[in-house]
Amino acid sequence: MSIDNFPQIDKKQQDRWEKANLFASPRMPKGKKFYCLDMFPYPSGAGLHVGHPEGYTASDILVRYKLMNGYDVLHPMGWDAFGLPAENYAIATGVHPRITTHKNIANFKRQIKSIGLAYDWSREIDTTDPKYYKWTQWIFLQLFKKGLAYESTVPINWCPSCKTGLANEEVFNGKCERCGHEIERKALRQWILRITNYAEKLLEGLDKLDWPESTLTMQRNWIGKSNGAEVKFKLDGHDDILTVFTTRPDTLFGATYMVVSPEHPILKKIVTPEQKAAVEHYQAEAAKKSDLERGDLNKDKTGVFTGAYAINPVNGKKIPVWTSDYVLMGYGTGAIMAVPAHDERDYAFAKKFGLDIIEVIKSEQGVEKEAFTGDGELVNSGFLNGMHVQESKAAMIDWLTQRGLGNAKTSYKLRDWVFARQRYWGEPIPIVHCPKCGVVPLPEDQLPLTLPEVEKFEPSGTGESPLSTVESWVNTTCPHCGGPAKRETNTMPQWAGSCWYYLRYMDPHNDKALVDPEIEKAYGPVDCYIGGAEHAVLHLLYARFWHHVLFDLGVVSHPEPFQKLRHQGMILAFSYRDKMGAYHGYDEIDFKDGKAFLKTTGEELSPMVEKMSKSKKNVINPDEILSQYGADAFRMYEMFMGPFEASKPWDMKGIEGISRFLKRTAAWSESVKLFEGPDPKKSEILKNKTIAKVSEDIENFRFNTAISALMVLFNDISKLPQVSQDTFQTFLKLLHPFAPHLTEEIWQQKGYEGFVVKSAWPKVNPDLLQDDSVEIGVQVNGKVRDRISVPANASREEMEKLARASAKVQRSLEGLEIKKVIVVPGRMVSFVAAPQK
Ligand code: ANZ
Ligand code: ZN
Ligand code: ZN
Repeated sequence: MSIDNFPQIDKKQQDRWEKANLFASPRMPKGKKFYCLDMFPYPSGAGLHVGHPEGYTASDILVRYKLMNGYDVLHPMGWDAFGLPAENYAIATGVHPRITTHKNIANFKRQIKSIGLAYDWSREIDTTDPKYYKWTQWIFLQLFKKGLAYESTVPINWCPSCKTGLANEEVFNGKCERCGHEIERKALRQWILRITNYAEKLLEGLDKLDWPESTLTMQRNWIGKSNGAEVKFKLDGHDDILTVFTTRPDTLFGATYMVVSPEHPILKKIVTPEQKAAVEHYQAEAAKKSDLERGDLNKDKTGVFTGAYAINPVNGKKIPVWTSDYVLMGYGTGAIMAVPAHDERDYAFAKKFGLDIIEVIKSEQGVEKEAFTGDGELVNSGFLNGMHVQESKAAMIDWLTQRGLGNAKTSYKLRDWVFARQRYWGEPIPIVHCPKCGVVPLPEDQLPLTLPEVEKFEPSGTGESPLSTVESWVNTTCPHCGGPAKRETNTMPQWAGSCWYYLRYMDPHNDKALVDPEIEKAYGPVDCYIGGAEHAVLHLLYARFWHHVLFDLGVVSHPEPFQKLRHQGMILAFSYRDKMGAYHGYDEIDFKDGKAFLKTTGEELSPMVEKMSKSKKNVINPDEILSQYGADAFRMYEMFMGPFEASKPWDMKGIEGISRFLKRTAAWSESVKLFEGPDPKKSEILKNKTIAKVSEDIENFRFNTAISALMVLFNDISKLPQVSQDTFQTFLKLLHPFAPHLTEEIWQQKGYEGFVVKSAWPKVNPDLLQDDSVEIGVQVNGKVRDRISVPANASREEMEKLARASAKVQRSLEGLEIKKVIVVPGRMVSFVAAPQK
């Protein structure tokens, strides 16, 4: 059979792999293990996006490379299948989310399989399968028993469009992460996870991880650790104490007023009758704003005087207490001491409302025009005068501590995780509310608590989940006293299922435990995790939190879940617009000389690189690419587009180029004359260099340069009149992780044994890594006069001697006297010469 029908070869080889069950991982790894994990997809109705296979192909390359290097590999795939789209579709059409989800999973699976990825499909998981979410619920019960899940009625982020509460991590710029709607604050009874108990562990754990620096930084900032102090202020004429958190106790002498958050409970006690109306009005206005808007440095400052005064403990001065929304209730104590001379927000506020500004850190610029936030000598500060910031912080904390006026304090920005959703399509929370016993966890032997069938999927909008309408399900008996009780009707957020799925893959059919401890010990942790950077503080923080809890419970034996993490860049695409700004799809366009013309009118269209979207008519459909070019061209092009982490546009010319390379490879493999070798030294050296380069590039996610190196090798060996068996097989092996179908096909057609992926990765022969001679240029007065061959390790003297020996060089030096010789080892010799006197 001649090799030209790539889609047909894909199918044939995929069937062969499946029959041979090539990618099933052993129950227990025996030797070296490699656990390679892809972020599992949400099976959306739109099908696979070309961005999905980018990460999947990278992991597949790694996995095939590791298999060929003798590792026991775990490489699973599954479905993160709870979530709003299926539920919203159900609301609109009445089709049960389970049905939509199963349909979408089938389509995703077909598409992913058609790319030929080396997954162990016997380990497939689906977060909406009761056999799976039984263990999600089990983990919730452990969190509850450890006091890490609690109920509270708190103002939370509420999306009026999605009709559900959201976690802080799901709110961007005050808008809903899913639908873009403005977030409101709404007080709702909630299940909340005490992730803040793990703030320090989650922070410290980051130091040991091989993760992108930007993602580590995002997690560190999100956890937001600040070292500082709490300071207690007496309120003039009240018994109450107002405690503030400050990172700058050194500036206490410069505190000229105080600010409490509009939500601070002390407000209603201290506000004077004259100020009451103004303060209440201000509170109502602040309730409408998101934390992010309120914290914005550049925002015009607003605020109201409460009428009350506090006493600065360090100098007994009476200072006014204000309320302003730039102080957030959720951080520190919800109250601050304001030091306008040295804090930008306090400065803007003081200027606006004419409050005192007292300089306490000396600086050249002074504080006439703006706050000074740098280091300097303390002034106007009693016993601190003459010290510098660091030293005076410690001195002030000592002074306060000795007098019971304050103490050292560490604060974290991290907030507890609002874990309840008022929706249908999620894991039911395994809790019963009993009028006598209160909140009662479901006994573990009653898990899974399955989702009941409902008639309507519509959330009530009052903050109650659709589950609350299913009376037969809601009404139950209390597991504790046996009396009538009601089930919790909130469900878990979509993040729950993805918090621990990587553990389930290790032991997916275990019905006694979420994972067998021995297996977990052997397969864990994930050696390489690949997925999008958009999960930096959501999934990647939540999963670490659950993992740390499971570690403390002894369920897992490794402290961190994901040792190495890499993010793929976004795949963009060219979009084309006409003069009127309307988008046109590729099928409406003629491409000529690198330009785009509208078929109907001939108008030239202007290209732009944008995110793929239906509205821009620039969505690339993987199915079409696969049926036209085959899986290998698709995979290889995605890896060749540019650096793995970079955003880059899909370009049809690019895939054409890769496709041509694969066709040339196929044709050459049919005509090549093989012999027992060896090949010419030059080719042997190139082969060895390529083995080293491709291996190193794969390990370091430089797939694009690995492919270039393979092309260079191909160009060399495909020109030889005959090629050694070893070089031929080596080339197939090196190419295999990138183009598994074609390489297996050629392997089979040549009658080689078994599969490429079961063969051993080629070894570098270190004696054949160095070219023994290199070509160098010889210049005379800046002009290249000859190119000569010198030993690769030639000394400067040797190079100069050989250069002088060149006949061409001697001719150009006739009548000249050499004034200077410049030798660049391995590259060139340059003579500077002047006429002889
Ligand atoms: C006095 C002071 C003087 C401050 C100075 C800063 C500079 P980070 O680093 O983010 O932890 N702060 C404390 N609680 C706050 C709240 N709930 N809402 C808004 N601001 C709050 O910032 C800590 C600083 O932010 C604290 O130190 C406090 O202002 C303010 F020259 O206290 B500082
Ligand atoms: Zn929304
Ligand atoms: Zn009870």
